[in-house]
Amino acid sequence: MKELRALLFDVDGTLAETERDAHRVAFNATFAEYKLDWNWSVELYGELLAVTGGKERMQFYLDKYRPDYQQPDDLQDFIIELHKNKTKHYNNMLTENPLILRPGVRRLLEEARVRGIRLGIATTTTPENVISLLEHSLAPDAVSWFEVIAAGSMVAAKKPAPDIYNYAMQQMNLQANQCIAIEDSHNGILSSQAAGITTLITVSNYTRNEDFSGAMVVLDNLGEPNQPFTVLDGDVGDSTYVDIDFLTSSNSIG
Ligand code: XBP
Ligand code: MG
Repeated sequence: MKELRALLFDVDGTLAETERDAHRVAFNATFAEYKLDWNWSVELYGELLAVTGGKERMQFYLDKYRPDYQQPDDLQDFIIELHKNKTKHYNNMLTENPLILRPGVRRLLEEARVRGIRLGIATTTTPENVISLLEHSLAPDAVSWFEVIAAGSMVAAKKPAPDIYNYAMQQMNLQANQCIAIEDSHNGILSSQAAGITTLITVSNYTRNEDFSGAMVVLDNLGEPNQPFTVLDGDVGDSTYVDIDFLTSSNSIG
């Protein structure tokens, strides 16, 4: 077993519950602004999350649910324009009404910093979305807490492909067996595991029933000293919240 050197965090669903009440709402605001009769309900959005990446998700929606839509010749350009507008709405929302981080996230990040465990981000979302979330929900200087923010189109293939995790490790000069990934989704763990990284899952409101085969442990959240996690799968011994000792002692790194 190698020594734990770094934690690599997913963003959406892992740091905060961003999907249902932020990303989805931002997509719908864009559709309304462009007078499109597209409206993504909470339930439909859960199905659309099968595809990572906002542009890819819009294309998937048209392909699967809107064969009636008269596609413009320049559909790809139109999707790019819509997505830029959606990103603007999303960032405005996160600035005006910052989201609350999920239980244990701030505590674990702060402990990692104190103990010299390096931090990175590996996400499918757009880089500026990550920056807004970190600055407004974690700390004004929180971007500097992370050595790399590997995000969005920095790699050719989004999750479930391993590319974004491989990119983050390459930037940090780390091997997979020196890292633990924190994820919330099936596509996320497919990506981190394909990159060879031991993965801890905290399920989010859309992902509770997904397949997390091979996870180090599946929890409802990271827990706090006064707010224990619930174990959904795996062995946690006597622990009631995730801290660095928990991560290093659970003979998890391979
Ligand atoms: C989440 C995603 C993203 C967001 C929307 O990825 O799949 O597409 O839903 O963001 P992760 P964009 O959990 O890996 O962070 O519209 O910027 O793609
Ligand atoms: Mg996620």
